[in-house]
Amino acid sequence: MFSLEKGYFITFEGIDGCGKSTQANNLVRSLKNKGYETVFTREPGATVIGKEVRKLALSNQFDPCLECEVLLFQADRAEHVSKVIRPNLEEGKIVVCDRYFDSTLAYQRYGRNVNVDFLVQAHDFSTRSLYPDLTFLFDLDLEVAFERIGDRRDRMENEDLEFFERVRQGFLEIAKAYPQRVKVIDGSKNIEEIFREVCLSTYDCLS
Ligand code: Z5A
Repeated sequence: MFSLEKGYFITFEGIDGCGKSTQANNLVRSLKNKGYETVFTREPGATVIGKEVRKLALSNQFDPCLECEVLLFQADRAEHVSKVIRPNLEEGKIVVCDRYFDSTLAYQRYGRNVNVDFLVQAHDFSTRSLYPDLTFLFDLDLEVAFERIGDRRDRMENEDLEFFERVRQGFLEIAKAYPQRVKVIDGSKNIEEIFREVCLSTYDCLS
């Protein structure tokens, strides 16, 4: 049940090109139209420091080592939670975030094989253990996702198919582990059909 004192934290997750940003934006518009105070944000890159981190983590210009990549995403999240997410939740708002900790688990744990206990500890340190209330996971065939992205590829998007297959399966494992929080959406359906599903689940949780 949505409490005005606590706010409500919704995240959108999935592989690149899965359609999550489109749906997150549409949901934010719908929530605002219905009178909910709602903030849209994303990772990485939603704060002044985060914008710099985003360049370092994703630009093809740099090639951070694995440990550096992990810590860059954590630094972005620490600043993001401290300056954007937590203050807005504390004001009782709905925060809709495009990517959060499940992306770390899917890309760095399942994709890059980083130790999960370390990732959870780093997340808890960075965020004082802030986890979403509701998560939408958009599942989509890799070929369809790549077709949607086209030729514009950042550093992460240049990884090979096996990497993205591990990431996709990782997201599905997370959904299996947290069925109450994570709603899996078939990303191959059309935009309107998916939006109806997203709205149904969201307004059900808020009521
Ligand atoms: N990363 C990480 O490794 N660890 C972390 O902890 C975090 C992130 C937080 C961020 O990428 C990268 O950082 C990401 C993971 C890593 N990289 N990889 N690889 P980003 O922020 O640059 O972008 P993104 O989040 O991966 O994707 P995106 O550009 O926001 O796209 P999207 O959300 O997946 O999809 P979209 O923009 O909504 O749609 C893509 C296109 O498909 C667009 O033209 C739409 O009009 C179209 N579309 C959308 N829905 C549909 C449907 N249903 N049918 C047909 N066409 C559609």
